[in-house]
Amino acid sequence: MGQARRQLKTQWLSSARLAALAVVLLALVLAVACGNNNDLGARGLQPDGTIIIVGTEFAFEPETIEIPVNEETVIEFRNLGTVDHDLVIEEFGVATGSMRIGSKKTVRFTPTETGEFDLICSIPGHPEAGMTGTVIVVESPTQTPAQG
Ligand SMILES: [Cu+2]
Repeated sequence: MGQARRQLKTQWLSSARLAALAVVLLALVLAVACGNNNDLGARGLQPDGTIIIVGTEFAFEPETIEIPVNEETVIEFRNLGTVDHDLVIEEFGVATGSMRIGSKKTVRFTPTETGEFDLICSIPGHPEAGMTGTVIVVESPTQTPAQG
C-alpha cells in the first residue's frame, strides 16, 4: 500500500516537472519566433546587423552609433513616442520623413567618409529639445590592407 502511494507521488512529481519544462520550452520557442526585431525593448545593433534607433520625447536611443565606412548601414527607426518624429542624417542623405506614433521605417546608406555626423529629428523644436544624436563613422577593420 505504502509503496504504491509513494509511486503515485513520484509519478505526479515527474509530470509536474514535465509541465514546467514544457512551459519553459514554449517560452523559448515564442521568444525565437517573435525575434529581436519585434521586441519593442530592442535597441542598437541587432544580431542581423540592423541598428535599431528609437525616438521618444525628446531623445534618440541609442544616442550615438558607430558604423564602418564604405559598408552598407541598415537603420530601423521606431517612433515609440507620443508625437510624430523623424530621423535625419543630412550628411548621408538619410531622411525617414515624419513618422507616426508607433510606426517604424528602415533606411539604408553607405557612408563614404569617416568622422562624426549629426543625427537629428528635423521636426521644428525637437532638436532644440534634445532630439539629436551622433553617427561615428570609423575605418572598417575588414578593409585594412593586409601587411606586405
Ligand atoms: Cu522628434
